[in-house]
Amino acid sequence: MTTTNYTVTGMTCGHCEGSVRSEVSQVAGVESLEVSAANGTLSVTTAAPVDDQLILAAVDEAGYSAARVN
Ligand code: 9UX
Repeated sequence: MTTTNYTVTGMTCGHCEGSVRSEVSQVAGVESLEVSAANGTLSVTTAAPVDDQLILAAVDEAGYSAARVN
C-alpha cells in the first residue's frame, strides 16, 4: 500500500469534501482516501504507486486544485 498526500485549495465545506471524494474514489487503483476541507488536504491510499495525473485530474473535475506533497 502507498499513501500519497496532496494539498487541495478551494474546499470550504463538507459538500466540497464529498465532491472530491466522489471523483477521486473513481480513479483506478484507489483503495481508500481521506479528504479534509478544514485542513485543505487529501490522502490517497493505493495498492501500487499512484498515477498523479489521474488524481490531479479527478480533483480538477470536482472543481478544486491539488498539488502533491510527498
Ligand atoms: Mo460548500 Mo464547496 O456550499 O465548493 S460545496 S463551499
